[in-house]
This record gives sequence, C-alpha cells and structure tokens, in this order.
Amino acid sequence: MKISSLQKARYQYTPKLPAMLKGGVANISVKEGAQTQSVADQEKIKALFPHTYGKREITFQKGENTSIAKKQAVAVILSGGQAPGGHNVICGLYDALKATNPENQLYGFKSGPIGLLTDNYLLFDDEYIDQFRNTGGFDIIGSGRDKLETVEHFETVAKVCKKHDINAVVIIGGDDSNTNAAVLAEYFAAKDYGIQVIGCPKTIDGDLKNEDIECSFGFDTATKTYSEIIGNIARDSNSAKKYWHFIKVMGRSASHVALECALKTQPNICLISEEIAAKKMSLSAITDYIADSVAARAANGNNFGIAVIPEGIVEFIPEFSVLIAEINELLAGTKADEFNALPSWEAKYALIEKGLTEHSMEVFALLPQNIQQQLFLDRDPHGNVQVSLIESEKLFSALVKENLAKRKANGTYKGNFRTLHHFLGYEGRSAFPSNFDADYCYSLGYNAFMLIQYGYNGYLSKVSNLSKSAEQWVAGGMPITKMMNIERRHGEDKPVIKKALVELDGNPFKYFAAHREKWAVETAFVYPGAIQYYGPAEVCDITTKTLALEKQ
Ligand code: FBP
Repeated sequence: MKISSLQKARYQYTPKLPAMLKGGVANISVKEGAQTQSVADQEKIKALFPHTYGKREITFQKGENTSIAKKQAVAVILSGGQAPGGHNVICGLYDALKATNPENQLYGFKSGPIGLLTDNYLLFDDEYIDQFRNTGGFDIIGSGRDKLETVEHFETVAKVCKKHDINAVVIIGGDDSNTNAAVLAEYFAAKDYGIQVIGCPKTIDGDLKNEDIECSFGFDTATKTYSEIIGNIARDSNSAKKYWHFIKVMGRSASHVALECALKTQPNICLISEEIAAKKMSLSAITDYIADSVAARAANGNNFGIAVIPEGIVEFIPEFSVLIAEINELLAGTKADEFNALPSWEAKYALIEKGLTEHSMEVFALLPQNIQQQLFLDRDPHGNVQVSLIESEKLFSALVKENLAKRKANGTYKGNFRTLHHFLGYEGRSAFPSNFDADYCYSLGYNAFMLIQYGYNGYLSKVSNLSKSAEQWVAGGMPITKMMNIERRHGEDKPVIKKALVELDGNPFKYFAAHREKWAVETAFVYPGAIQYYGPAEVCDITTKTLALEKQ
C-alpha cells in the first residue's frame, strides 16, 4: 500500500495520555465517586434500568492496580458517521488490553452493529493496527447506521459473544448508539450473561455533550477542517471582492459546528438554528436579516461576503417544520408511489396545492422550484423528508436575491449580488485527527479498557478537563443512565441520552451574539489555516473556541 509522507510521520506520533493513565497499567487504580441519578425522569429511568441505574462515577488515579487478573476478549464496533480519531480509540483500547495481558484479544466487528449481528469480524494484531495509528477515517473496520435495539438483536449479540468467549463490547458512537449501549448493558446484566458494555462519545456534530462529557471526539478536527476552508474562501472573497459565498456546514440537527466555525473565522453571517427556533423566525425574517448585511456592505462598496448555514436549519424554522410535517403526511404509506407516478411537475404541484393547508402552501410557493422538488425526494426509512438533501445554502441565496431585487426597485440597494455555494461535510469527517483528537481518542480507548478491566458495565468512557493540557486531563467513567431522560420518539416514550443543542445562554453563543453585528458589516474575517500537527503547542494542541468559552 502506498502511503503519504504525512501518514508515515503520523505513525510515529505518540498520543498523549492523562497523567493518571501514564506509567503502565499496573499503576492505575480506581476511585469510586458518588452514586448517580439520571438528569431527568429519575423514577422512570430507574424502573427501566434496575441493574445499571444509580451506579457510581469512576475516576482513575495513580496507584496499585487491584483489578482481577483474567484473560479478556473484547469486541469493538464503530457506529454511525465517521469522525476523526476513531482509529485511535481502537488503538488505545488495543494497547491497554495488550499491556494488561498479551493473551487478551480484541475483535473488531465490521461495518457497524451489523457486524456483531452477522458475526463478521477481524482479530486485531500489531501489524494490522499499526497501519491505522493517528489516521482519519473508520476504514479500520468500517461503520454503519444499523441499530442494536430489539431483544432479538441483543440475543444475537450474546450468542456471537459467547461463541468467541467475548466478555465485553465497546460501542463507539453518538447519542443514539450510546443509548442503545445502555439498553444492551442493562439487558446483559438482567440476564446475567457476564458481558460488559462500554460506550465512547463520537460525532463531529458535537451534540453528545453534557456536564460529564465535555465534547464528542471528531468535533475538533472537523471544525478545524471546515474553518480552514471557510477562511480560505473568505480570503479569496476578500481578494476578488465579487462573490457572496453561501456555505452550508454539517451538523444533522444542532448548530455547534456552524457556531464553532463562526467563532474561528468571523463570517458576515452565521445562522444558528436554535436561535431561529427560539425566536420563531420566519423565512422572510431570516432573509431580511441576511439581505440587511448584504445591503449594508454594498453601501460601503463591499459586494462580497460569507454566510454560514447549519445543515439542520430547515427543521428549526417553525413554518418550514409545519410544511415538512404536512408533506410527510401527504406522502405517508402508498401515497408516495401515487405521487411519484404522476407524469409531470405540474400534475404533482396540483396535488400538493390540494394537500397542503393554506399557510403551508404560501410557504411552499415562496420556495425556488429546485427546493420544492427536493422536499419530495427519497424519504428516510421512517418516511420523513431527508432534510440533509435540501440545499438550504441555495434556498437562502435565492430568497436574498429576490429580496434585494425589491430593495433595488425601491432604491434602498444599489449593489451587485453574485453568489457561489458550498457544502462542507464529508471533507472533515475522515481527516487526519488533530493532535487533540488523536490524544483524546487514544485516551478514551485506553480508558475504556480500564473500565472493562475493573468490571464496569453500562458506562461511557469519560475524559475531562479537556481545555487543559493532556497531562491534566481526568480519566474515568460515567454510568450512561446518568445522561438519560424520557423523550417522545416515533409516538412512544423512550429513555434516551439528551441531545445537546446550542445553548443560547451559553458563553460560545453569547460571544458570537456580542460580535456578529460588527462582523455583518465589516470585513473582520479570520483565516485559521490548515491543521498543524508539528510545531509549538499553542499552534498544534489548542482545541475548540467552544470548549475554551464554555470553560471560562
Ligand atoms: P453521526 O451523528 O452518526 O456522528 O453523524 C453525523 C453526520 O456527519 C451529520 O453531520 C450528517 O448530517 C450525517 O452524519 C450524514 O450522514 P451520512 O454519512 O449517512 O450521509
């Protein structure tokens, strides 16, 4: 296999561990903290998790390792979208497992949860794992979006584990996958199967965080990658001075990625979905807000700019989410086939006009035709519109264009509005992990094995104090049930890990809100440049602005 010189160099990088995990596994002891309770709905969660609820927080510290020596076989899966650093979680897990006992074995089940259900695996050894150290991607074993959620699934996993004498499963995933990890852990405990389950917090979206988990891995590298590109585009725009760039950034629901990129690059506009929902902003109010910036800049002779749009935005615009719900209803069941069979867009439009309420039809009629059609594209497995397929960056630039045409007609705008569009998503999910993500992920994996070694079940690997140097990080574990509440999902009350949206009274948003008026009119771009892997710590090891502001 041909490899790049950076990859070769990254093989030599030694990820930094928190001080308490350094110095060999024989010197890691455990300290149990207070008993925990779930963030909400305590009685209901307790009743659903009688064997795993209320367990104690765990912190590792330097001291004699008092765990019971036994041979361990551990399974690991990657679940959901790629996030930089996933390979290092597995490397850390493998290194701690082998350092504890060279006879221990690590099974990697392929392509996500489906690998566990179909017994499709590989057995890690030094030669294989060394090819993936400090690299991006999930190609070490692949990932997938299948779910482990039914009793039938749990029994199949138990059967596969028993076949290989596997005594622990590590699930590397986001809020849904770790919710399922908690349910699996409870099931195994209830059945007394002797199989532990440990989760690791992954997602570039940054929405698996709470008072215990300071950030999910991958968010640092992904936002640095997007910010580099946004900065480069901003500089190009400030050089040519002729385009407004509308840049959509990933983040299925929460706007953490957009906010972090805005904090790093200071674009003229960055929409934050959570604010739009809280203020119940309409499409036309959002359009006006962007057009005001375009017009003000044009008045200063600046017919260029940068607008950052979060991927999940349309579901947060109240009138749009009503429209989407009505469209879902309009196409429910077999009605989608009937709709698709209609011969022309005109025929489809007539059916839409009949099916939507007057208000939703008004919203629908405002949209450019390509966006209207995107709303009727393939549904997800639950029959919902796939909002990620909606080109919201084009939607807003088209609406702003119309708005500016009206301003031009009444003499309040005299500029020239030319636009370009970008979608930044997959560019950042498999990048070489930043030093932060390489270190954090390795520590999460190392730590996950120590939790297994000490016999814990239903815990999330927790590494905290992340705004400080790795030496000062704190390693341990938190019962997943502590992070759960009850939410309504697909018509049922379900215990789930609470998804973290952008908090409008949190420091990162408040900092952004305090500066955005200035950024909207002036050219205050910051150009972060590419991720640096080698050089001074203040250039290479600093993590996100979000984390720094949250920890202020
Ligand atoms: P996870 O929550 O599984 O980490 O994935 C997040 C994400 O990258 C979102 O930002 C994006 O909307 C989605 O995955 C894209 O999914 P897919 O890889 O299936 O296209």
